[in-house]
Amino acid sequence: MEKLILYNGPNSPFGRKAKITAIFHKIQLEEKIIKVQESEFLDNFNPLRKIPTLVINNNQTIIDSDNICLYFDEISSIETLFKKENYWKIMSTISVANGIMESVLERRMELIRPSNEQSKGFINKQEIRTFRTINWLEKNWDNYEKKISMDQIAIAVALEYTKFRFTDSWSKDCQKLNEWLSDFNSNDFMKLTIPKEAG
Ligand SMILES: N[C@@H](CCC(=O)N[C@@H](CS)C(=O)NCC(=O)O)C(=O)O
Repeated sequence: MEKLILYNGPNSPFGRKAKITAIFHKIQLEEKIIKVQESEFLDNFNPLRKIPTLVINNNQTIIDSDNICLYFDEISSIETLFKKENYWKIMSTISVANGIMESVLERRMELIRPSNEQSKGFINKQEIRTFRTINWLEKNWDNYEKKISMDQIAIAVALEYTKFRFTDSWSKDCQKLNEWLSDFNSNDFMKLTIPKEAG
């Protein structure tokens, strides 16, 4: 059996997506929570020094959460999260959800810079993009069935990360999305991966 090490952080939304996919597919792995900025060793595996990074048998690396999720899906014998008949719709919706995570993360990174170096325009742009995209998801609501797919996981992680790092003010105007999210949060893989403030 392959030895899988998932380098992750305590509250990375991209890492949460990968972890949830591993839990869903019952994949055994060792998760190592690291401080990415201080983890020079990771450069040997991933020159971008980003989490999540998956290392297989200490020699092969899978970079980027979407590739890690696809890899877990491929090695699993459990039903796929990337159904062939909806494949491109699922992939595009994952990219939309990833965009929310990126905007919320970029906003946060800007806000923790010294205040004289922060750009209000940049922060504003990320906030507008986040709200516009969440509203788009509400408008293009898919009436998700019970069957879990990768786009649902990505949307749930993106919305929870928005609540964690920015705001839940969108929930009043996006009731379908919010109701669905409350329901989806009852899955064990959501409960087991709630983001934590870094210690
Ligand atoms: N597209 C990448 C994004 C990963 C990413 O941005 N990770 C952040 C943490 S949430 C990171 O490692 N940042 C470290 C840095 O930029 O120095 C993925 O999906 O895995």
